[in-house]
Amino acid sequence: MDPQEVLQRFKLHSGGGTLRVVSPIDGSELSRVQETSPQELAQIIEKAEHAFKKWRLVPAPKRGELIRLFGEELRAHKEDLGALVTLECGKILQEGLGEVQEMIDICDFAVGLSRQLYGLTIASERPGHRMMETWHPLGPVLVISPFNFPVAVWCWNFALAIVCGDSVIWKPSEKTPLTALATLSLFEKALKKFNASLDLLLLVVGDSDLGKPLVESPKISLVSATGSVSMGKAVAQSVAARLGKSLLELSGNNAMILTPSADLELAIRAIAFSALGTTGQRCTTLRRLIVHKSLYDQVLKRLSQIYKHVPVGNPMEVKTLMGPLIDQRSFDEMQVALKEAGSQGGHVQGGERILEEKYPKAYYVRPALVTMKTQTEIVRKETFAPILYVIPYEDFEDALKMQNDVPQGLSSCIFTNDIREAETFLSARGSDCGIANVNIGPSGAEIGGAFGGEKETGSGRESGSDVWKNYMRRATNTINYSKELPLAQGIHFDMEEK
Ligand code: UN1
Repeated sequence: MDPQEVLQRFKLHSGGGTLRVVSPIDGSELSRVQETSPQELAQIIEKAEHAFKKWRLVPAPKRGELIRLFGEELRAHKEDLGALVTLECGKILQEGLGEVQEMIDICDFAVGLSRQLYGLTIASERPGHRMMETWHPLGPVLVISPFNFPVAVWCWNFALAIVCGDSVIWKPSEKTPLTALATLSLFEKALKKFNASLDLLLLVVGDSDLGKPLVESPKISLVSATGSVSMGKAVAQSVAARLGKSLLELSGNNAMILTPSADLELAIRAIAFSALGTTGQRCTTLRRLIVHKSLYDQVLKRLSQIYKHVPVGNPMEVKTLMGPLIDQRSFDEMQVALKEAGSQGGHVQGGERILEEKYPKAYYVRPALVTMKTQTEIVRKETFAPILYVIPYEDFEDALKMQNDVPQGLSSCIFTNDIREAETFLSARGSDCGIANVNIGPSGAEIGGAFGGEKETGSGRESGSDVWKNYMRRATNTINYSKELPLAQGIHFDMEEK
C-alpha cells in the first residue's frame, strides 16, 4: 500500500504544523502536525466539562447508540486505519488490522454495556427502608495512550467512558498523532450521524509536558495512563497530590513456564507470536522463558532457528512477521540491555541491526535470544524490544518463584498438561500477575476480560469485565418509606423539643 494514499484517505498529508511525524518503516516524514499550545489547555478542559454536563443527561442506551455508530465507521475504514497504524508505529499489517478489530470489539462490548450499568439493591437493617447503589457519570476523563497500541488501548477507555456518560480528552503519544487524528475524524462522522455536536472527544497533540497541566487539573475526574513505569509514577504522584483518580497500565515483564508435560508444538508457536509480535514492543510481550531443564536443549535449538530466520522487514509486506523498532532510542536501549546481559553471564544470539543499507533511517533488528543461568538484574527489567531471556529450572516451585520475582505484574502463562501445575499456577500462591494463562501465551488478550496488572504495572484494569465502574461514580442511597426514623446500629437519639 502506498503511504501517500493512506495519508490522503484521512486527509493527513498536508502538514503545516510543527510536530514532525516520521514512519519507523523508513524514517521518512509522513506529515507535520499542528501541536496543541499550552494556552489552549484551559479551553480544552472547559469544553470537555461543558460536553460532560450535557452528555451525562442522555440516557445510557442512547449513549451506546453513538458508540454503535462509531463501531460502524471503524468497520467501514478498518483497512485504511489498520494501514495507518502500520505506517505510523511499524507493526505488521496483520497486527494493524487486529488493532482496529480490537477497537470494534470494545465498541460492541460497550454498546451492550450501555444497557447494563447495573447497581445493587441492598437489604436494609431498618424496617420500611430500602438501600441501593446507583452509578452516575464521572466527568471529563484524560486518556494518555502509548505508541505501540496507538488506537486500541485508547478505545478501551474511550468506548466505556462514553457509554458511562463522560467526555474524553485524548493525549496520544507524540510518535503517533496521525492515527489519533484519523480516529477523531471517524468519531466525528459518527457524531454527525448521531445528530449531535458535542465536544465529547478532544485531542491534545504534542510532547509529554503538555499532559502535565491536565494531569494536575482537579477538573479531570480520571486520568487513565498507559506507558512506562516512570511516566506512571509521575502521573500517579500528581493525581494523588490532588486526591484524584488514576488508572494505570504500565510495564510488564511477562514470563512463560514451560513444563515437561507441555504440548511443545503449541508452546513454540505461542513463544514466537508473543516474543516476536509487535517487535517485542507490547506490554504483554513474552520476555522471560522459564524452561524445564529436560526440554532446555531442544527448545533452545528450535527457537534459535526461528530467531535466525524470522522474516524481518517492511511491515506492509505480507511475508514480514517482524517490523522495525519505533526509533533509534529504542534501538540504543536494546543494545545497552544486551551488553548488560552479556556482562551478567548471558549468552546473546542476534540483536544486531539489519537492513541498514535499504533503510538507513530506520531501525530493524534481528530478535535477540539470551540464555541466562539465573534471573539477573537485567532480566528483571523491562526492555521494550525483542529480547527473550531463556532460563532453565529444575523444580516447579523454583520456576513459580522466579516468575513472581520481578517488580512488574502484568501477564504470565504456563504450558503444561499437568492439572496440579496448572491449578497451582492459577491459585493464590501461583502467578501474582493480573493476567495468568494456561497453554496460551501472555499476549493477545481478548477485550472481554479485565486487562492490567499488579505491582509496578500499576494495578489498573482496562477493557472488559466490570472495568466500566472506573468511569462512573457510585452513590449509596437509603430510602425511608416508613413513618418512623429508626437509626442504624440501634442508636437511640430521642430529644424533646421544648
Ligand atoms: C499493550 O501492549 O499495551 O493483550 C496492550 C494484548 C493486546 C493489548 C496490548 N490485546 O497483547
